[in-house]
Amino acid sequence: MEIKQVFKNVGTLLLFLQITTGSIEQYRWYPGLGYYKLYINLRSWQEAERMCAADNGHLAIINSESESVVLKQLLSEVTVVPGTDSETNDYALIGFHDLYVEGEYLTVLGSLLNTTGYNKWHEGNPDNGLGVEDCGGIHRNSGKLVDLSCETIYPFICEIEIK
Ligand SMILES: [Ca+2]
Ligand SMILES: [Ca+2]
Repeated sequence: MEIKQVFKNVGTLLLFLQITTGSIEQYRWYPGLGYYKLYINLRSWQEAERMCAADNGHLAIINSESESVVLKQLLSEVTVVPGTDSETNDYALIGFHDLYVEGEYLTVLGSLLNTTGYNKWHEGNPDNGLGVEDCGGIHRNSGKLVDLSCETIYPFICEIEIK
C-alpha cells in the first residue's frame, strides 16, 4: 500500500472514531453561553457525568433563564428519546446533586445551586422521591429543575464552558 493511501485510511478511521465516540464536533454552540450536547444514550447520573468529563465538559449547569431555554430547545428536538418510558422521557440529567447533605444542592463544580443564577424548581420538586432522589435534572416542558434517582437511567445534557 502506498504511504499516501495509509494516511488517507488513518484519516478516515479518525473521523469514524470522532463520529462514533461523541466528540466535541457534535456539540452545539450558543453564543454567550457555551457548547451543549443532548446525549440520548440513557445513563445513570454518575455515568453521565463521567461521559461529559470525557468530552472535557460537565453535566450542564443552568446559570440563567436563557440557558434553561437552550436546554429546553435541545430536548424539544427529540420528542421521544429511544428507550425511555412516558415518565423518564420528561427528564434529562444535568449538573447538580444533594449527594452529601440531603436538601443541600451543589453543582458538579461545587457551588451552591442557589448561587448559580437559576434556581427554579418544577412543580412538586424537590421531593426527594422514595428517599433516594439526590441527582439533578431538567423537565423538558417547563425547563425547570427536578430531583431524580441517581440510579435510574435518563438522557443527559453536557456543557463545555466558554474559555
Ligand atoms: Ca435528595
Ligand atoms: Ca423529584
